[in-house]
Amino acid sequence: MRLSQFFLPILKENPREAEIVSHRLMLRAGMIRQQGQGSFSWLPLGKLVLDKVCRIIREEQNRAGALEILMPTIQSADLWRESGRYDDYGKEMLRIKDRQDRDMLYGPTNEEVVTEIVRAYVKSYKDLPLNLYHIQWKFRDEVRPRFGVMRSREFLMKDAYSFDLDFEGAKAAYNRMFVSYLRTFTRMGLQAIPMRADTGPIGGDLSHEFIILADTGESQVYCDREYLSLQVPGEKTDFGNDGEIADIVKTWTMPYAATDEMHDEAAWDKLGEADRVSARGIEVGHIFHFGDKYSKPMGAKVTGPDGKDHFVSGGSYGIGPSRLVAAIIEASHDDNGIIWPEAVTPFDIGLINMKAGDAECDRVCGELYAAFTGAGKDVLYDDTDQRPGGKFATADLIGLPWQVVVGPRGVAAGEIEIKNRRTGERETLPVAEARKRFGATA
Ligand code: P5A
Repeated sequence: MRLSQFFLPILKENPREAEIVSHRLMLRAGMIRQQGQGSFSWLPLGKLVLDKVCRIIREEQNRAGALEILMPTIQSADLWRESGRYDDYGKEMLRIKDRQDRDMLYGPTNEEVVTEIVRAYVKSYKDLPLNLYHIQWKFRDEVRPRFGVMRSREFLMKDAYSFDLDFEGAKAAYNRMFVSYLRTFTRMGLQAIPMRADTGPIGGDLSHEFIILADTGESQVYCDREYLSLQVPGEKTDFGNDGEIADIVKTWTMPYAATDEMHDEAAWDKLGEADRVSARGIEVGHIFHFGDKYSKPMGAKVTGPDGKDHFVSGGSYGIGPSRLVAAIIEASHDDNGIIWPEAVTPFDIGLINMKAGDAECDRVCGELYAAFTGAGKDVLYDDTDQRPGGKFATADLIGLPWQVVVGPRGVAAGEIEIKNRRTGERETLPVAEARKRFGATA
């Protein structure tokens, strides 16, 4: 992508409304545009990151056996009356009327809709286990939308819903999502700690929040330092093996970890001073087991091996991809801007032409651009006529992992410079070496 053809509305000044660094950097780097209270458009740079985050989530959901669907954003109030949540949910739910004066709502979550699907089609225990997920916009009329996409009113959620014959099955499904979440967040370069959590309006008896430690986090959390060095399960994890998955969950739930609402002072006091981590945290995922909370009132039942009817046992599993983009920035930035982890970066390489219009610089940049893209790299080529200082500042701000700098003096000597955004290390290389460095063969 040539920067001259891209849409990257960089802000020079710090936006006054942004209280935390991720909000500030997302606005300055032209990733998002606020459209209303707690509502944002995702501009090209932001959308690229959001898509990468969603891709990782999808891969790990699919690996754990969940199936992707897509449910509507506008839901019928009648379904929510069946579950009893229409009145319970309160003012966070945006209630709407259609032209026939029917009560509708913009979904804050989808337990009712997905239970309706299962009720309609799933009749036998042989059709279970089943886990359906989608990645869809939600609306919650939050009392205090703030921090940009971190707590917005309209936000993206990955929500999965599991259905099993009994508690045993449901617990295994819960465990699979638990392990899948560990892998998901690690792949994004984040260290997420599962913590016992309150179930709120979703309900149920078992729940974990996945928390990223960050000073700007909205929750107060407490955990054992041991979490910071636990090994995250690898690619070969066998999600078909309930025992193996349960063991991983055991390892990851043994040390103490709880959010403020679930904090147990007595258990906490037993930890040595040096093992205690009391910090602020960002909730990037939340999983729930709620058994028949929805299946019973809504009549979602299957015939069991005993020939009798059983209300299916369920759980739901949420991740906030839009919040995650901000959380990644909170965890990975410096004074000059964002530092993207490779797995979610909008482009792999920023190719900077220091003197666009200079025949030699243009030629070398053109060749490198073709070589890098040919090697499968996503390249943002700064071919604009901005001054070099401005180009470097933009490159640092938008945080691509590598900068490849092509200037007239270097080109005359057959050399270019590469800079690692994270370490700041610079290296001067012959052009042919630079091609090789990023996977191009010749
Ligand atoms: C689980 C999936 C649920 O709604 N029902 C379906 C369950 N859980 S949750 O904890 O309420 O939300 C899941 C995740 O969504 C993100 N999230 C938000 N992101 C941005 N702005 C918001 N206002 C917001 N509210 C929730 C969080 O990542 C949360 O863990």
